[in-house]
Amino acid sequence: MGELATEKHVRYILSVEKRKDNFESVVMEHLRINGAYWGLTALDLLGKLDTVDVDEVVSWLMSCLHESGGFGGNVGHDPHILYTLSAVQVLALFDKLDVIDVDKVTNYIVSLQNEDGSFSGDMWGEVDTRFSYIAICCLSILHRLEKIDVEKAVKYILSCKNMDGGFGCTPGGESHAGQIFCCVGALAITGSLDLVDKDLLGWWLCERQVKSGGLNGRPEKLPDVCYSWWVLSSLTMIDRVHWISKEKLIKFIIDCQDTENGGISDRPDDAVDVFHTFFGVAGLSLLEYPGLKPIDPAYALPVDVVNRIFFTK
Ligand code: GRG
Ligand code: ZN
Repeated sequence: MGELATEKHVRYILSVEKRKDNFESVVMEHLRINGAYWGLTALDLLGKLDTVDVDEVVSWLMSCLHESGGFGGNVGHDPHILYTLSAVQVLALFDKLDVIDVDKVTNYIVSLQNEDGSFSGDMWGEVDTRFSYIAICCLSILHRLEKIDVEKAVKYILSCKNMDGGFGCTPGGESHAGQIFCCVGALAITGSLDLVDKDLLGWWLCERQVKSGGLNGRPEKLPDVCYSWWVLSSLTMIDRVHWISKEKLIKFIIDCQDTENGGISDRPDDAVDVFHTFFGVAGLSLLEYPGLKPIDPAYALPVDVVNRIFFTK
């Protein structure tokens, strides 16, 4: 089996973070804060976060902050809970959470909780279990979880649980590995994992591994490196990682590398991007691939960063 081309991936991520005029950055323009989180977290897992100019990133990040307390995806863009979590995660990576007005960001997130316990993504109101996870993860990092109605939030997430053990984006929505990560992650952070049928969900999740060793996001779909995160982090949180073949999944991820120019793609021989590079490296970290920092499956941040958030204040 080939090996992880660490140096090449570091160079690839640094080049994407810097370049502002290539195809990927144009496509990613509105997602720049998310891109920063993917790239910088991958760099940290690879042990190379110190190659980044912290002040430059933090000052750009702060220019995406709105009066409302939410962050936009880039300078001049509307605030959304999706970007607010990425911003908070990047600040946590750099141990710079003290640059934000925590109460203001908290109020923005609190304002998005609905009467039934669900969360909207922004002022326009779309509801999705992704936003429940984001609100819970973000407030937990800010030590402000008690500012929302956690009991109602958990009840709403459970109302999105299906007969197959999985979770969807709203009640009755089809089970999808991405939504399962969100629901299981939110339940893990709120200490509610006992409400999950771990064997039933574990069975659905481990069936996501296909012949090539890769994981898909739902039955009959193609494998994709990002599910090495969505599925594997969920299996880790419910203690069922041993239900898939770790070796075969490692091989699948390694086969998705561009060994010449760095970066990881969704499937072998496809074009690389920073999203799949992060999820490939994060998956390998969960698989305890040598030389990588361990990542926390619920917070999607390196374990040492999570420990610093909860054990040093
Ligand atoms: C902190 C890691 C982290 C995440 C923040 C935004 C978010 C919370 C979670 C997103 C969860 C999610 C829904 C992931 C799925 C993304 C994805 C690959 C969707 C593709 O779905 P389809 O149906 O593709 O287009 P398939 O693979 O089913 O063919
Ligand atoms: Zn993908």
